Amino acid sequence: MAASSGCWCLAVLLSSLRTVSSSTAEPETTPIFRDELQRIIADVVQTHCPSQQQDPLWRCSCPSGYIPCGGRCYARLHRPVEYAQAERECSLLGAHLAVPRSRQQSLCVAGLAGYEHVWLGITDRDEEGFFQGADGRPITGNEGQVWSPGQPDNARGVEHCVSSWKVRGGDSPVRFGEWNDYPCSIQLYPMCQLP
Ligand SMILES: [Ca+2]
Repeated sequence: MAASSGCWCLAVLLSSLRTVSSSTAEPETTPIFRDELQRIIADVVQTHCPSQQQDPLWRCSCPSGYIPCGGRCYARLHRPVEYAQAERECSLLGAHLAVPRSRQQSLCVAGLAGYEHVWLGITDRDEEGFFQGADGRPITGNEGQVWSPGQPDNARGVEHCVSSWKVRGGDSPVRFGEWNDYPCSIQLYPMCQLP
């Protein structure tokens, strides 16, 4: 089970990497995580389920529909929705929106996002500037955060939900895999994570 899940995860990551690689024609779209994604792919091959992991939530394999990566189980849903709806849809699956707690998990989410913007389970809608994770813990600043430079900026005072970004597009300076606070009413793809 673990081996087959690992192969599936590897295939998805390789697919993501090919997508990323194909986007490097323009210098401004060069992904900042490409080298690290390659390293993670190597890790998946060599140490898919390390026995030395101390994390009690670490998962070696995942139920059908979820992809194991970085010790967690992820499922990106296939319909862009507002943040509150994204929360509900993950909840119906027994999951919550993804909260990367390490650089590796941030890269997993970026790699599994399928070249789309995705909602993370991170919001400061209850208290401006204090970001809480859907896993019940605050975002402290030492756990693999990849805020885009200048973010979170609460632009126009209406950005309280956090997304992981695809490659730079239009006027946005946010790059692949970086975090940006964004209006919760925007429709993005939910990235679910099993608790
Ligand atoms: Ca922002």
